[in-house]
Amino acid sequence: MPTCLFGLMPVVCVIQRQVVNNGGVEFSMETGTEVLKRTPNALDAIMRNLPEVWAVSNDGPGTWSPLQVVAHMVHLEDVDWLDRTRFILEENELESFRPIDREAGFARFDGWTMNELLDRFAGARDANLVDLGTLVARGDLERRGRHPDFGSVTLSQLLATWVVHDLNHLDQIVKTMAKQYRGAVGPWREYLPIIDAE
Ligand code: NI
Repeated sequence: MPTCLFGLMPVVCVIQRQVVNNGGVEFSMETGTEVLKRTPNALDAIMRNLPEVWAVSNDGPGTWSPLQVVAHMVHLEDVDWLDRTRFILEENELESFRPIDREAGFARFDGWTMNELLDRFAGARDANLVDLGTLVARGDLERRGRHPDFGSVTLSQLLATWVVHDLNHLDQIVKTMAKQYRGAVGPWREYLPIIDAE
């Protein structure tokens, strides 16, 4: 821990770092892409070759199964993040982004297995990160586009949203899986807040 003042006391060092970061992490290409490139492996570790019941079970009407979540993520990889990045860089500041159909991936990837979707997601993400690296320079991050609901947004905000969108859906997948065992855990449910979390 090279920045720690108390080299022999790593716990103190960790606490100090947390305090330093209390106000949040500013988006940068470096911090953001380090998360984006890990998401395919994280999904893969959880979902590949898992018994199908985990992939196809949702949490009731109107909720998404892990299979649907990954189909949605693949679809957005194709139509959202890089598309909107290019739109901003082409200086379409006054024209809104095309709206996204959040459920379009369900029909598009109907019949695909989880393993097939994981392969597709990993390939699309790799290609998008290569494109992102060639498209975006540091000075572009404050350039602006127009979101159909929010109005003016920056490229930095769009790319930070891409990162948190990954984390949000990882959370959704893990929660949906945990909730399948709401009955199976019996009285331990009381100690497992994930089961009753929104
Ligand atoms: Ni989403």
